[in-house]
Amino acid sequence: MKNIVILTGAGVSAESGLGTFRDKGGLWERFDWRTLATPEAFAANPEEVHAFYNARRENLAAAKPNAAHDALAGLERRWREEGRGDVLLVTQNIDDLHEQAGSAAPLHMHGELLKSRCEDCGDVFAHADALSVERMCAACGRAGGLRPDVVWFGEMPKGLERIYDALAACDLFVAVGTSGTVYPAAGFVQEAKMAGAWTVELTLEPGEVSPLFDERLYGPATEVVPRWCAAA
Ligand code: BV8
Repeated sequence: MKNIVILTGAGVSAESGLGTFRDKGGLWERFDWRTLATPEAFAANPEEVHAFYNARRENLAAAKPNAAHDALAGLERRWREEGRGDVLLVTQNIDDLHEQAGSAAPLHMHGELLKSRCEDCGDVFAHADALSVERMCAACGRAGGLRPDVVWFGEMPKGLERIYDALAACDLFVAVGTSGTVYPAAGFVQEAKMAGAWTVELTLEPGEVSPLFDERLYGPATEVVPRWCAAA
C-alpha cells in the first residue's frame, strides 16, 4: 500500500491558458494581490475585486484540462482500481480543470472560482456568470453581500485538518506546478518528510522549497507529469 498526497498549483493549469501568479507576466505581476485578494481589499473596492474575478471566470469558461490534469486523474483512477492506497489531490487552484479531467474530489484549499457565498446569510452557490454589488442573494434576497468563495490572503485555507491527516499518513508527496511561495501549502513538503514520505517536485523551474524534495523533474507539466505518472 502506498498513500499519495498530490498538491497542485497554478503551473498545472498554465498550459490550459490560465495565468500563473508569479511567473513573468503572471497575475501578481500585473495586479497587486493586496488590492484584489484580501478581505480588506474587497471591503474597500468590491467592484474592482468583482471585475478581477469576473475576468478570471470568463478565462476559465474557455479553458480545457491539459495532459497533466488527465495524467493525475488517470493515476488516481489506477490507484483506486488496483487498491494500491489512498490518493488525496489538494489544489491551490480555484479553477475546475481537475474535475473536468475526471479527478474524483479535488480538495480546493484556496476555494473555487465557480462558487460564491453570501456574507449576510452564508449561502454558498455555484455559478459561472459575473458577480456585482447589485446582485441579490437568491437565498436571503439581500444585495451587496456576495463574494467569490475563494480564500484570500489572511483568510483560513479550507480542509487543513484533512490535509494534515493525509500528510501524516502519506508515503509519497508530489507537488505539481507550484512555486512554494504561499503558506501553509508551501510547508506541506516538510510535513510529508516528517511522516517519512518520498517527496517529488514536478514543475517548470526550481521554486522556493525545491531543495527539500527527494526527486525533482523540471519541464512543462504536460510533459513531466504524464511521464512521472506512467512510471509511478
Ligand atoms: C493564512 C486564491 C492564516 C485566490 C490565493 C502577511 C500578511 C498576510 C498573510 C501572510 C503574510 N505573510 C505570510 C502570510 C501568509 C500568507 C502567505 O503565505 N503569503 C505569501 C505571499 C508570503 N498565506 C495566507 O494568507 C493564507 N492564509 O495564512 O491564514 C492561517 C494559516 C494556517 C493555519 C491557520 C491560519 C492564504 C493564502 C491563500 C491566498 N489565496 N489564491 C485567487 O486565486 O485569486 S494565493 C495564490 O498563490 C493561489 O492560490 C496560488 O495557488 C498560490 C500559490 O501560487 P502557485 O500556485 O504556486 O502559483 P505561482 O504563480 O506562484 O507559481 C507557478 C508555478 O508553476 C511556478 O513554480 C512555475 O515555475 C510553474 N509553472 C509555470 N508554468 C508551468 C509551470 N509548471 C509546469 N508547467 C508549466 N507550463
